Amino acid sequence: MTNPIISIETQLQILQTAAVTAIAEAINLEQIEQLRVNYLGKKGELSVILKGMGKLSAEERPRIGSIANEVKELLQGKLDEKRQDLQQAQIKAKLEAETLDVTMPGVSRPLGRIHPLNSTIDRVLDIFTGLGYTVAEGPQIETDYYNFEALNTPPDHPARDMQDTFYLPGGNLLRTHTSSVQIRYMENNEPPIRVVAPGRVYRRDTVDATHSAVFHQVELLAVDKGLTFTDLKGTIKEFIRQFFGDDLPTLFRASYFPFTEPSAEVDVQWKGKWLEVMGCGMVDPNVLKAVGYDPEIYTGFAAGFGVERFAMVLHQIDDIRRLYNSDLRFLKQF
Ligand code: 2U9
Repeated sequence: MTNPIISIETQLQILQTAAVTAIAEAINLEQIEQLRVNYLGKKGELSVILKGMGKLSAEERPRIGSIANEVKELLQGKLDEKRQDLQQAQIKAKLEAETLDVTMPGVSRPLGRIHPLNSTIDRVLDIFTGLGYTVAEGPQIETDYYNFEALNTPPDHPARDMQDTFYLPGGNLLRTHTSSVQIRYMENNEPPIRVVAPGRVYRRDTVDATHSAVFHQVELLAVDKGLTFTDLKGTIKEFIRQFFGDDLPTLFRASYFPFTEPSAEVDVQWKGKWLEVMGCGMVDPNVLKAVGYDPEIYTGFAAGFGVERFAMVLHQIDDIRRLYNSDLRFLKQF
């Protein structure tokens, strides 16, 4: 560009033409910045040309100086304009890329639902909390003491048989009922007590349509001064009335459990058939003694039932295993 044969004026014109074309062709902001540095920067082409000004006559110098200024301003203006255009285009492209089509059909995600076992437990607990009971939970791995000994179940009782209970290495076991929860509760609370204990329990049963090695129980326990079998009957009948939504005929049949005396099994007439639905009884004085309650002052009643059985009756489910194999075609019905 510093060719001495070509006049400075011509050099300025050539520079302007080349720069205007280059600016017009620039496609991004980095190129614009590069062109600014190349043409108008301190060591840019314009500066290089203007170094030749020293050789000009005193008359020529102001004229060429003013042309140089015009070129500089023009190029500056073109650069600014192009920079703005590119910035606008960038914003426009970004907005277009982020555009949402609100008319597009949504992605439908299937809703989960409460498992019929849990909804049955919820229903049972709602009834008992309504009757003034507190919900208590406890460990599924238990000691022999909490699962059997404190519940007046002697070492030679068949329930302790290896055939019926899952024993763990080291002597602990998987609880066979939630009664251990109530023992722990009584150890930490004084009468009057109203407690309901839901939870998972384990038995070494052969699995079939009505038996599962893992199932769920709800047990209730009331301890107070002057509680009688009549209170027990009234509580269970009220529970059955609320659960089934009807005053179903009930039958209390004498039975035996190590932890209650007297004991009974409760049958309910449902859709014309008698169903055995739970066991119950007055808490054995030995159980009260084990937790430090004086059986001369306090009496208690208790009952226990399998949640699966209630869920199966309520929803006409024919096989307990359906509640455990997570088949969505089955579960979607609830
Ligand atoms: C304490 C004292 C006594 C809870 C009771 C039953 C009778 C009973 C079975 C029914 C079907 C368990 O799920 S099942 O196999 N339960 O028959 N349960 S009385 O008695 C208690 C509980 C806690 C401290």
